[in-house]
Amino acid sequence: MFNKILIANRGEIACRVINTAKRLGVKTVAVYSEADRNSLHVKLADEAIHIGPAASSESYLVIEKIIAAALKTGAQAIHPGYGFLSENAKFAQACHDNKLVFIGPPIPAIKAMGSKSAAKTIMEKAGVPLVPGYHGEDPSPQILKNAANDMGYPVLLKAIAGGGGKGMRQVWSEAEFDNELDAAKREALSSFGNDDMLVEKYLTAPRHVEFQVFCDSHGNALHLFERDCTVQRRHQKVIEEAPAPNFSAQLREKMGDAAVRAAQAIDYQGAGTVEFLLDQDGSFYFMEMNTRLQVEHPVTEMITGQDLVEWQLLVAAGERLPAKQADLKIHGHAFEARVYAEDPYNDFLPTAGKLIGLKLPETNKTVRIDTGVVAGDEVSPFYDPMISKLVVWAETRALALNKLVTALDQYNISGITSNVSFLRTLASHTAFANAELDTGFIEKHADDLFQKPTIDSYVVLPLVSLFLILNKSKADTPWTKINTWRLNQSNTQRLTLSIDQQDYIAEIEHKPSTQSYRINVDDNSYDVAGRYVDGELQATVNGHNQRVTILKSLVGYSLFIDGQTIAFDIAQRDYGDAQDATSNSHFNAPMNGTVVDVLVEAGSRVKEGDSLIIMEAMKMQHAIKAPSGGCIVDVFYAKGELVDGGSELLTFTTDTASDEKP
Ligand code: MV4
Repeated sequence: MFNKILIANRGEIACRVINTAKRLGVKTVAVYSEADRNSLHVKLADEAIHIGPAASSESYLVIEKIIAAALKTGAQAIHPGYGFLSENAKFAQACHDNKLVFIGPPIPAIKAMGSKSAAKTIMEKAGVPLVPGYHGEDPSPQILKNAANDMGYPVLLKAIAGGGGKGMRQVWSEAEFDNELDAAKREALSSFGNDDMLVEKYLTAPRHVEFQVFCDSHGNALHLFERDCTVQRRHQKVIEEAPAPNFSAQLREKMGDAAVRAAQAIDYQGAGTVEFLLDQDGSFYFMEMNTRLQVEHPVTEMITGQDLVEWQLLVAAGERLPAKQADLKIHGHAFEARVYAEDPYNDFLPTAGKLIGLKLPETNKTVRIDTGVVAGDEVSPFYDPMISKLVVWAETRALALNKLVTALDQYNISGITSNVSFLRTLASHTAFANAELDTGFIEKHADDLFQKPTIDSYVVLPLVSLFLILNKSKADTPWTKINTWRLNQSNTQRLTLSIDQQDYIAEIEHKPSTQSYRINVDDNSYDVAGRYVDGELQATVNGHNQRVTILKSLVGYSLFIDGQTIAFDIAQRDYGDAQDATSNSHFNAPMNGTVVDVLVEAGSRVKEGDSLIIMEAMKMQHAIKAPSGGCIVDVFYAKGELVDGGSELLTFTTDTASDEKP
């Protein structure tokens, strides 16, 4: 075994590899870009080498810098993780040339799987089933069209150099063929610099089932069963599971054999994944082989009890596979959900930014979280915006799915938008529970999946009100400055809350004798009591004891309930020192952002609750509102201007305070 390895990656996978290395007593060297100076993978490693600016093209993708770091630190081997240089034959060659072990397959195996058409030819020879089609020597338009006409429509055009669905086009009739081929070629040329195409019979509703294979340098080869990765959007996997549901032992044996034959056909070594399309009728076809450890490898680890990174290190060090095929058994069922900094309700736009609050589910043997970030870190726009992987295990699929939903509910992320509520909706969908899976799953159920969960104000309002009441009494928080509280009558106060940009007025009556409050809001009445400890609100609402997490967010707070994240705050919070109601008030920007609109000017008269200025930050709009009737004295910003958080936006004179006191 090696005594020191370098990990040529970042984020969760770098941490994942370091953890196994540590357990095996192997020292680790991290590499990091400028953006990752304080990242978790750097802290976990024994040593770390700075390799350049944030852009991966100038750091994690620069072969010479990685090799130099390994040579400088005396690492004997390099683990490439996934992405970056993991399937780069030039990098594997550079390792070899510098007497460093590349923890991955032999160079010819990487090259063989780099071309779709070459891969198909090899697999065909090895007796691995292929989708009917043409992937031969002559990719001329006429040959492709003849092949399409012969096998019948629909067909799928794929770029030979392709991947990730780029340069892929469905053709439903001969009449469309020429146009679609031209379009596919243009896309392929601009994406890969190569416009050679192949044509296949188009399977309209297949599943994506892939096999984890492993081979050593002593001629041993086996598989560690399959993963179903059918649920994808734009060729990005969303939830993966193992074993595949509705999958017979017989089919497993047939596909497993084919996967091992595929690996042997290219003299494979190390960890690999053979991807298949599985058609409705049970026929399966080789799609491609990934010559790396995959993102979703933990579901395989959960059902086999093996550590695949340990296997990789053993094989790379020249040792034998630690198990035989017959030793391996499937135990239970596992799911992985990929938690991303992205907005599912806005076309999955990445939402890089600061993870202000990050509270994760409690982990144990059956709930595993692989992550490379902690609260306070930035999700950098330079890299894949993954926050973490959530992996759960249970005896059966139904129990594991339950556990997945429960764990997703315990995921509390504030500061940036994540896909957690989308994952939760998906994992709770009946069709998913029934494993009615095909590659069109998300599109087919889009109406259900992209419906933003609505807030149940009956549940949320008393919790939010209670939290704000409890917070107000803490002397050294910003709350001391807030004057939304008015004394209407003895013991009763009024508070305007803003929940997901909607305002509610709560009337709160304190009942000192019972340490409780009576809250009237939105035509409902609640008796509430409770406390807020370590980010958790422990509340009793009309006799119902509840615990919910509330974390500070970029602006205001986030409440986590039933898998939803609800943004709330005291409305009109940022008018500073307006304690003396007759003096000028100063309104400060609650965050860095842009002024989207200015609705008033010097001299404007306003009523309580009127919007004065609209700001936008992190794609969210925030209205700065008048705390009471009054007059605008001065406005310091114009529409379109950038504002630093804390800057004064305008000054305001409140009308007489006479209505404030009885
Ligand atoms: C296909 C197919 C149907 N028929 N090939 C998508 C990415 C690329 N690796 C291959 N892909 C597909 N190839 C034939 N002949 C459907 C897909 C496909 C798909 C495959 C797996 C998982 C999700 C998918 C989503 C859309 C299309």
